[in-house]
Amino acid sequence: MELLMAAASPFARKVRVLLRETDQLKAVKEVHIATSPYKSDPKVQAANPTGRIPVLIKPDGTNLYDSRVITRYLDSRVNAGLYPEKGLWDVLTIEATADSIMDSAVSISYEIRARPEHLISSDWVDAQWVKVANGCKALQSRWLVNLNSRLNMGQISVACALAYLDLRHGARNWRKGNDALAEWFNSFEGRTSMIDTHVDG
Ligand SMILES: N[C@@H](CCC(=O)N[C@@H](CS)C(=O)NCC(=O)O)C(=O)O
Repeated sequence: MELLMAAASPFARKVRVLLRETDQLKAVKEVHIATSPYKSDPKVQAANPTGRIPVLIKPDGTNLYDSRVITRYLDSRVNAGLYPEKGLWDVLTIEATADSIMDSAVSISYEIRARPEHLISSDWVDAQWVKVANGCKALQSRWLVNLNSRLNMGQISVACALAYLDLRHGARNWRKGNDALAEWFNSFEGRTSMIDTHVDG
């Protein structure tokens, strides 16, 4: 199988961390792709009509896309238990919260980096950041117990979301007022799967 991905994509990183945590790197080749909302990569476009990564190319042609679909598939492929039956809805809600933070954070990045300067809307950027900040607050106030439990896909997703905030929006300092979440993240970041997929700048 092939995973179409970019190193900086937090959605792709969810899959890449899962591959390492569940020992599936031999079964999936990571293929680096350069794509943007203005110009989709043709290989991605052929596999995912909306042109987004990550995409998992399967030999039988039943390609999978959207990180949540891919992670669910790869988890079930080896019975890894990252979506445990007990507490499943909590794990899925945590993953959705992390994905939502990523949606807003990536949207800010596109606004700032991809759009012509005179079209950048600071109101839009600020509104998206409110969503990020509220998401982080909820993770800390509601989900810390789960984050500190047995490894699951919610935790991996949150770590990838927070790492992306550091990568692209470090100056906004999501850690302010979120000390406990920051402490959890500092420890999670030390996992080999996170170190192995870390990207600077
Ligand atoms: N919901 C999707 C989001 C994927 C996504 O937004 N990927 C970005 C990269 S971080 C992308 O491919 N952007 C290119 C585009 O929007 O055309 C998922 O979970 O996989």
